[in-house]
Amino acid sequence: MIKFSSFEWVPDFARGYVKEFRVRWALEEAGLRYEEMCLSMDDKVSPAYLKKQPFAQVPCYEDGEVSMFESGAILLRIAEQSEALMPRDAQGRARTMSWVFAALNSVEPAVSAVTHIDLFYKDEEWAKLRRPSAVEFLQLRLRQLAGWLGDREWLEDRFTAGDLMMTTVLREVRQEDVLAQFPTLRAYRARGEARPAFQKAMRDHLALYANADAAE
Ligand SMILES: N[C@@H](CCC(=O)N[C@@H](CS)C(=O)NCC(=O)O)C(=O)O
Repeated sequence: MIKFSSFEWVPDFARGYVKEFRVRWALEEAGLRYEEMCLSMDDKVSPAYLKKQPFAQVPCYEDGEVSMFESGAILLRIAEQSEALMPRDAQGRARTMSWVFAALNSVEPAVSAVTHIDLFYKDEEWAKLRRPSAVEFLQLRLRQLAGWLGDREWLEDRFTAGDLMMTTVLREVRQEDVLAQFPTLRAYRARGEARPAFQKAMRDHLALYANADAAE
């Protein structure tokens, strides 16, 4: 049975954004059955968990054959098991992998630079100085991504794991005024969010914390 780790509780600002969600959504798209390993804040730093995830983060993943960590690597492992996430031909596989890495390496750092300032440091003097150039770089990356997307529905000729990862990265753009400058990206993100597998995964993800709140 496939298992992945999640947190039994996270603060409000993180709900809907925890990186285990990528794995949960991918498993729903693939139609694979799974179980969650729901961790407390103590569990995540336990020696047993650090053997599975050296950085005390979620998600980690195991499926009976492999034990692994990093949402991007896990997403590709799941995509290997389902054509719903990755075409079987060499070119389709290569393009899917390219977009998963592009989301993580070329777009997410630009998003995180601004989002970290806004969530954690917005009143710091250095953050006020840094923010305009961070926003400018984010706008460049979004402009480039919108340039590629054009009027396509997905990044390639069908939905792949690359779109799944890119949608989760675009969800981290919490500055709606910035995303509003790129209506085709906003519509692309909304298409990803409208998928039944996304909706099911999000309901289950948020239910974790609703249950934790109710138990308090
Ligand atoms: N690069 C990792 C990042 C995972 C990550 O940032 N996880 C966060 C939750 S969104 C976490 O577990 N944070 C707890 C911590 O760092 O102590 C991945 O994509 O899997």
